[in-house]
Amino acid sequence: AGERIVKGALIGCGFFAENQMRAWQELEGVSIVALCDRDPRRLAHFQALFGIEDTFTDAETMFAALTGSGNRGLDFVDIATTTQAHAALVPLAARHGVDIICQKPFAGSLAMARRLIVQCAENGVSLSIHENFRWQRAVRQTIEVLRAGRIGRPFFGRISYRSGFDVYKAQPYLARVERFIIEDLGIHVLDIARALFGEVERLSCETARVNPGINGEDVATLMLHHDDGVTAVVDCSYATRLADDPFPQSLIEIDGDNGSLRLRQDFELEIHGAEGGCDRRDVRPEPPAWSEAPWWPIQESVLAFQADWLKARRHGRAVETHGEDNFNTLALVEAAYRAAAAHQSVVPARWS
Ligand code: NAD
Ligand code: 89Y
Repeated sequence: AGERIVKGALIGCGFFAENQMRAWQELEGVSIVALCDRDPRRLAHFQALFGIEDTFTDAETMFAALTGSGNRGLDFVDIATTTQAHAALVPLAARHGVDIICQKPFAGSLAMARRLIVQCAENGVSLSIHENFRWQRAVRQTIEVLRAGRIGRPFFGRISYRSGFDVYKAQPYLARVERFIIEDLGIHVLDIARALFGEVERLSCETARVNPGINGEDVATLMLHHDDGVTAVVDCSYATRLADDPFPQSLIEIDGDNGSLRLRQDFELEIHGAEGGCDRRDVRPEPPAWSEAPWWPIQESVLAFQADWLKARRHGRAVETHGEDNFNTLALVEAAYRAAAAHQSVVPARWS
């Protein structure tokens, strides 16, 4: 009882940040006290939508105003810009002594990620990456059933994300980037692979561009060999035409030495036992009132991630996807592009 309200500022009032703001407003004990976007129209839009008075078009000015001497008005910053801004904003926030949440894909390169992680540590601030897919209810339940040992030791996995959803409409920059599906979406699926099977010893990858109107790859198929011996296939596509498009669901198959798991489309988790029985669980999302189809699994996971971040802060622990942890997910993305270019399996870098 009587716990102090944790105060945050949002930088980047774009398409996805709306979900983050809705989630902050739903959570108790946290308040977003200021907004920043270099685009005054986006700022005005968010100011009106969320009723927040304090707005800034420049992050430096915002930190100076909120964290100056005698003004301990800010505990954390939620960086929801696209990646290019991370290199300047993360050190700026770290120097002002506030904890940092930052959207994926973090930093833009492994070298930059390493530099930013070190700077946060040197300034004594926590760095959490907003990696939410492992917080989707269906994915989370799959992770928990596996971790509880229900199917014994896993030896094979497949995480499949195949859709033809028009992601370019709300996120037009995705059509322009040279690196598309692995860096934008595969990063989440690779993070799920790490959450399920641990670190990756080596991987191979093939990519394709099916949509002629974009610059990057919209199809990627990866094979991962994990430290613990699991072989996993991660396959992603935004070029797959399906009448019952599953966007944005990840479908999961895991075979273990004592059973198998199948996360089917439309949120059914099957737990197959060694003796032949099958336990079926309804793992559909329990989406927040503000969520909209087809985004509800993601929107629910934004709320779940932010709720866990808040809980972690209160208990003085790190979130699962803290900076060093996410470095290893980013390393899989980098390795995937290297493997695709070389048509060879490669060894991903790892945080040390
Ligand atoms: P967007 O372009 O709609 O929004 C970004 C906003 O940041 C813009 O309003 C821009 O003006 C502002 N901005 C950029 N640099 C700035 C700076 N230096 N200072 C202040 N404001 C600045 O982008 P988006 O589609 O909302 O995506 C943002 C990030 O969220 C991306 O990295 C994307 O990959 C990620 N994303 C994550 C998920 C998820 O499920 N985790 C889903 C969608 C997008
Ligand atoms: O940007 C992507 C993400 O992180 O989740 C889905 C998405 O919005 C489009 O691929």
